[in-house]
Amino acid sequence: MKALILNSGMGSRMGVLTSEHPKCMTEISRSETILSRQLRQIAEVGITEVVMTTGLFDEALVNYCHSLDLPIHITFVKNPVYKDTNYIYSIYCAKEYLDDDILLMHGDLVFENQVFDMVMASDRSCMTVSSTIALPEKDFKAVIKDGRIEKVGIEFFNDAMAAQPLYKIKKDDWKVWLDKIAEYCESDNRKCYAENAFNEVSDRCSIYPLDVRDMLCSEIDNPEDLAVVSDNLAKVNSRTVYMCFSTDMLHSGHIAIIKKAERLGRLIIGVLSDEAVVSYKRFPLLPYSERKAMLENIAGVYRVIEQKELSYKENLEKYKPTYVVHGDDWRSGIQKPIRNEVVSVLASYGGTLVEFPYSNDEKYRQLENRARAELSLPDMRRARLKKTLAMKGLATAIEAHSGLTGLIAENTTVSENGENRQFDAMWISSLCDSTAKGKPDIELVDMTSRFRTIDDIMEVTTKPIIFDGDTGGLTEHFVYTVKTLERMGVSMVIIEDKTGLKKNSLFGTEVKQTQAPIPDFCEKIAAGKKAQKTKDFMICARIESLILEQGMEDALERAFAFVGAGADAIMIHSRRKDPAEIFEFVEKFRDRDKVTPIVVVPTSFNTVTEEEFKERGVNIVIYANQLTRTGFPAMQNAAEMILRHHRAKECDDICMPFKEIIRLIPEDN
Ligand code: SPV
Ligand code: MG
Repeated sequence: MKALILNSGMGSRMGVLTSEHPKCMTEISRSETILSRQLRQIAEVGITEVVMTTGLFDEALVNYCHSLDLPIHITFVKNPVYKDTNYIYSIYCAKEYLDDDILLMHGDLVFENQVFDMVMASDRSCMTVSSTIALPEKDFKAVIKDGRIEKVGIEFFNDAMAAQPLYKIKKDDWKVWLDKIAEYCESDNRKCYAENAFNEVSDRCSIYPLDVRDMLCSEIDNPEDLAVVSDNLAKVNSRTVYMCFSTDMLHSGHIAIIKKAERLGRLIIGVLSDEAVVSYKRFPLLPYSERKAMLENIAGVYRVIEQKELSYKENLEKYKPTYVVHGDDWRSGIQKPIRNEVVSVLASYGGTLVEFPYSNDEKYRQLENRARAELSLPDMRRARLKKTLAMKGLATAIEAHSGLTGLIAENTTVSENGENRQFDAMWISSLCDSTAKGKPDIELVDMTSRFRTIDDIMEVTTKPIIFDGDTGGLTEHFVYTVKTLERMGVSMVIIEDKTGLKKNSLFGTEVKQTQAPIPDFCEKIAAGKKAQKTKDFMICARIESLILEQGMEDALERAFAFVGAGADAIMIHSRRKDPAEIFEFVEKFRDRDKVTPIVVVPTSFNTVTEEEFKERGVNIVIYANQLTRTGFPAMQNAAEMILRHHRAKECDDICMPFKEIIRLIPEDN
């Protein structure tokens, strides 16, 4: 496609403004002339060939164009008789260069990017018209018939719309029009408009009206026009556009939508906080500050700000952008409520939502898979529990004891107000790991087997792992356990302050269990801390005083001693339904220690919500056995049904369909 800009006119109605240069060199803002703006817009859409007709001051015009240093090649064609002819003859003079689709514009036309984008996007020949502005007395009007332009001229008032001389003409249509222009000029008909020639061939040269309504698209004929257009242009230039990004991997799709958005105005990008990203998709590979810097360094981005929540409300109300730009994918699915809110906030102050078609890029899917793979690597995974705590204050973990339960912990999400709720971490419970193997929870399943469980889970997941280390065993053994867990990428080991034959805490005092003396347990913690290599791995001391009815004072004394020995977190356990003793412990511990994370396992005191725990100062909530406790009865029930009915049919209703089970694990997960 070639652009054809008509600049042979004298611009005499501009008065002194055109006494030294052609009209197109008139300034319309502090930094632009009509021409520099047109050429920049042409270059921005990727057109590289321009044909420009010239007349008076042609030398000044040529020099000026070169001084703009734009990536376009301009062929200048001087109309030697510019004083005595109209631009129909200028086009005729340039005709040998016009053998392509043509973007035709008068050199005194100022239009906003959106108008230009609409013209460029049209797949048929078109001319810009406006259905909202009144028919001008002296300027062009287009007569529309059967959806096409039948005539263009200043004299038509019936079935007409105001029209501006900005056209995109397909090569075949252009040939018809240009042949007629040649016929006119060769028979000395050179003082009329080029459109007079078009009007004779409009049945063979199909030009469609492109309604730009009240968008800026105006010619400048005199100083009054200049004042109005400059004013409107200033308004266009002060428009702002808002987009929100959560991505930590920029790809061509992002750049493409940023480029589209910044054509609408000054582009403000909201970068989602880390916490909001986690609540929406996965843990970000790059923290907020780095994602912000990445976007700040993209040409055309005016400003980057934080968007603290998934909701756009706060930023929209603060910055009142003219436009919000988004892919159209959010019209359905989890983001729909967010979109609805954006629509209503925009409506409250007259903003506009612009949605571009969402491209489901295969490349992006691959990048996303790579990101997930990265998140599963030991260093990335291990560090994420601490990061989650720093980010969210409270992390949740659910028990996993196999690859399959790991996938449930990894992938289960529930949408709530545009947010994707999911578990932050996984708990490898000694009870469930033992139960899955049909063994009692008495440290009988050895560490090699427990590591095997971790490995199975790690192979198919990315979330951080909290490992139930039972008593930690002998101190001399514990240091090796720490090293192995850390190397594997486990984030935290929890060891309980018991000694001898350990039994599950929920037996309480029904079975004989012995608490370790404080100094012995402190020594174990300190040895473990000394053995670890990274700063990310955490050792959590679990206090069994309430389980074994040793009282609150004992629990607190131990907690402070264990923190003193280097414990990175404290787990307080209880088997009462009433959460009172847990709350009392948390309150008293927090009186003296505001920072050490507190872990709870609310199997018995299960009425307390995560929100309440967080408010009281708890940092990790572990759902320690629910997958095992729901899976087991379901399986037992199925087995009984088959026995009872001597066949499997009756049990089908409670079974997952066979088709689903064979597809449950994708080949490349
Ligand atoms: C486990 O899940 O193995 C635990 C928590 O240690 S509890 O069963 O409540 O003791
Ligand atoms: Mg346990």
